[in-house]
Amino acid sequence: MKLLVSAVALFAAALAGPSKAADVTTEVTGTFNGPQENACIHVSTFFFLADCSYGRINETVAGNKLPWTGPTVNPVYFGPHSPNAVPTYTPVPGDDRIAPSLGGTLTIDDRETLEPADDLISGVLTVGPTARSVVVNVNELVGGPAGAPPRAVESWASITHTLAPTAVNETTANNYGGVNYIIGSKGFPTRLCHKDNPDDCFPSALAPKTTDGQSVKRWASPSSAPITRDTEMGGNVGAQTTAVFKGYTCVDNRDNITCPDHNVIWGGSTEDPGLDNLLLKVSTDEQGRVISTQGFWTNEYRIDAGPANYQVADDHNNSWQGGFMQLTSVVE
Ligand SMILES: [Ca+2]
Ligand SMILES: [Ca+2]
Ligand SMILES: [Ca+2]
Repeated sequence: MKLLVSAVALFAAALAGPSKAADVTTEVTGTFNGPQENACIHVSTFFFLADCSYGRINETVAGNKLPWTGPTVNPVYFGPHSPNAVPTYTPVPGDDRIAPSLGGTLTIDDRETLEPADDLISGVLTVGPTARSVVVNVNELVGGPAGAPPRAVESWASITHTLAPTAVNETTANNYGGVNYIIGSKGFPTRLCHKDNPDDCFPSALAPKTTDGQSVKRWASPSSAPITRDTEMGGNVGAQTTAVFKGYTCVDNRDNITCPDHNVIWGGSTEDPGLDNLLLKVSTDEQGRVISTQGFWTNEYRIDAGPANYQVADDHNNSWQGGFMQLTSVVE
């Protein structure tokens, strides 16, 4: 009888299978982002009367209807040794910009239950050597030398992001016998693409400029969900990472008054390299191994400018820069 019970228990364990395996860690590789970020800054709202949000969150501000123009261009990535990784160079679409690499591990903790809803996702992901060239407009800065915008270039040997074990918001069974996990309180956004070129998607080199205001409409339609975390910018709460640089440098074309403490520079006391919001879609196989991952990420900040009736609540952010990461499992 005892033998029979053992056999039944073994059979039950076999049925439960490898999905009841506690932590499953997968090595992954891909890109942190396309060759540029896109952004939406508060100045668009009060000065250019355009809604540059990802998910159409500012239809009306202070009684003004704002047409949706979608996210705009700004930060661009170069190889750290590119001749264009200098603040005197103004990036143009088609230059030698690169998509920064991303690699590391993602771990699914099934909490020793078969139900995927209680699973936790964690990871350690490293962004490869990159230079990030970004316009650093602030009120006090009227422009860079010879009328060029103030610009900073920060570069690094690596940024290592740590994603602490994070609960998921949605789980669905997928065609691989595994699970599609979503982290994002308002769902995983659809990806914006251009109305005249469905293959040119967020974050795009040909997104409008902030100064285009209402006149340039390139994106097909707003996303199904915001990508930003702050409740004044849609409140789609995702994961966050903590991050550390190795080999960090920052130079600007304004005698280092914006490096490294400006609000769009990641190496100082104002904004850290950790991702303020990370909306994830992680697909696993029947063993719980990660097959592929997509992630919308932002760093969010506040610009204090504009009329009183165009302001968000105190201590909230009104601007963001961000992008889209893509990872697949490393094939051994
Ligand atoms: Ca579970
Ligand atoms: Ca940050
Ligand atoms: Ca921030």
